[in-house]
Amino acid sequence: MTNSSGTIAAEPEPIALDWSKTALVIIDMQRDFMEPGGFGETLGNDVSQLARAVKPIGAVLAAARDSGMLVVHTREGHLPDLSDAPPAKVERGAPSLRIGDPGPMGRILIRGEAGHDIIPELYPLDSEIVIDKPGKGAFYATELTDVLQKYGIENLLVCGVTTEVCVNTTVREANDRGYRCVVISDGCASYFPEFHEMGLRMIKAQGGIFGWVASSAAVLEAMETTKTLA
Ligand code: TIU
Repeated sequence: MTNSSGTIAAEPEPIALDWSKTALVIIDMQRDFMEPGGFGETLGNDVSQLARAVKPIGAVLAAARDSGMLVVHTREGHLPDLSDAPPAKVERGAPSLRIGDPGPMGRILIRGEAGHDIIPELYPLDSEIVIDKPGKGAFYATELTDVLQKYGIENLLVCGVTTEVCVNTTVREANDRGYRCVVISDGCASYFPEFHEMGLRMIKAQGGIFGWVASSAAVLEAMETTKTLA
């Protein structure tokens, strides 16, 4: 990893990032959201809507691994005794199964169960950081701030699911903490295509009120160009 920076063709404007101060953050690419029988489907969602994000994330993850960039994976989920799951979350709505109920991939949204794990295509390496979070945002009740400080991170490349829920919540939390966030547009997905679109527009509107948005191709090109120049 060099100290050089690369410029990403992002919206609302290009952004230059020092790669040595940049982390790739992959939000909640778990079987519970991506596969039938998990939390996402219990809420009534068509989980096939999320599959399109896997390949773009895989490409950026491979480039990040190649370049030595810090990689952080997050997982939404709760302790087996539900002590970190607010009743207001568990009791909400009329899902087919509730958080903690037994499902085809183990108990719904519970740490250690098969459904809680990250999908095989994007499985973390032992050297990568995995943050377990009880909420939608990756900063709430986690060690993420400490981890990013320890590695001197100032910028986040953010992708994962879902665009308007855990990705947006995390980007808003990060923005208030002073991080520059570049959201990878095709590396995010929603059960609702219109929410995906609007979720990205909300981030980049008003001069980038929460951050920047760029395609995986634009991120890869910036990383590749930096490598060539190095
Ligand atoms: N339901 C939904 O769209 N998302 C979540 O509950 N969590 C995440 O976004 N990870």
